[in-house]
Amino acid sequence: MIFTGTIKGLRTSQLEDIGCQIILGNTYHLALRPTSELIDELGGLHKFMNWPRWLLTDSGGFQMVSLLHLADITEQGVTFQSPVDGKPMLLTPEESIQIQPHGFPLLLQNRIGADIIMALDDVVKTTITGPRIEEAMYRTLRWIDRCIAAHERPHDQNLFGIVQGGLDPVLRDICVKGLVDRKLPGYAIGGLAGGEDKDSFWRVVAQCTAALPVDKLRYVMGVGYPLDIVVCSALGADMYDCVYPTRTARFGTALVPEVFILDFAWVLKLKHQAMADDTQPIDPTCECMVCKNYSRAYIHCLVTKDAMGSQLLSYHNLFYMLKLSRDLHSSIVNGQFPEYAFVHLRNFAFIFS
Ligand code: PRF
Ligand code: ZN
Repeated sequence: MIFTGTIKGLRTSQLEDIGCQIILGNTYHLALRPTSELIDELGGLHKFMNWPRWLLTDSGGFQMVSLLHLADITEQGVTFQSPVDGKPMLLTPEESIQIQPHGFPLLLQNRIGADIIMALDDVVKTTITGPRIEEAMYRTLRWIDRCIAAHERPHDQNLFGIVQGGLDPVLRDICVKGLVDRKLPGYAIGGLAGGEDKDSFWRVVAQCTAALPVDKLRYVMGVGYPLDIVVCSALGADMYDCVYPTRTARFGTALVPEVFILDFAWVLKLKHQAMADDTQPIDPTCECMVCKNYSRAYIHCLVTKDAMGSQLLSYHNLFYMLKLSRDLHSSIVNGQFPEYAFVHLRNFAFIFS
């Protein structure tokens, strides 16, 4: 769930109501507007956005590389063209964490004040091959030391390292070992969900989770679909972030349990003409505020015409993802995860077959 100061369309009180515990923000977006200085001046991001629970900020490097075609990565950091005035700017590992005397005023996770902050990593698409993957992995390891040295708030902000290395098991192994040696409070698996096939993706997750410490959070970045969350959790991952539930809501799509709507896969498209006179809720088994109060027909009317349509769908979709996570977690705690995973994977396999 990515935000630039908000989960699009929802109030923080609604997120509290549905049991959301942590929100991800992007340093890159926040730093351009409203800026980290202003957030700091107004008491930090929790206060600024009125969110009392956990916050995580991503370092900015990945967003620059994925959003800005002109970003250029060197040993010093990431150079990019400011979307505000077009001037070239440089983001170094130090500056992604804290302010420097010469003042790069943008990307400063110590000032934004999230509970978990991410190290600056050199991100390369997994579909690229060759020496660039190796260069990016070693650079990510060198940059973690610069991030650790620059970190001014280790007492109240947890700096996570990010494993890179593409689809190469040898490079992934070197990176995991290097990061584990640094004894960080948590670890992320990066560079995935970028167009590689599922087999390769899951193989990398399995390798990394097996080698990362069991008593630290293992976070798979940019993932995922409900299926990926069940599979990656079976492989030992604990934490995820993804725009999918709210982005798909803005396209008029609701997430529904895979068992009851096989003809639409595990989603319900509210724009579909068949929804126009459907008096049922999105999911009759769902206990969320939207399903208790509104029909598919009503949401069908809204989706193309009013922002409320995507707000209601986002609310339902986040409720769905949080329930999925809670059920998955309880099944682990109760020793029933194998049965839970089996039922879900069998249903998904049926949908995809
Ligand atoms: N690195 C960072 N953020 C990310 C990723 C990464 O590799 C991904 C994976 N593609 C999503 N978000 N810093
Ligand atoms: Zn619902």
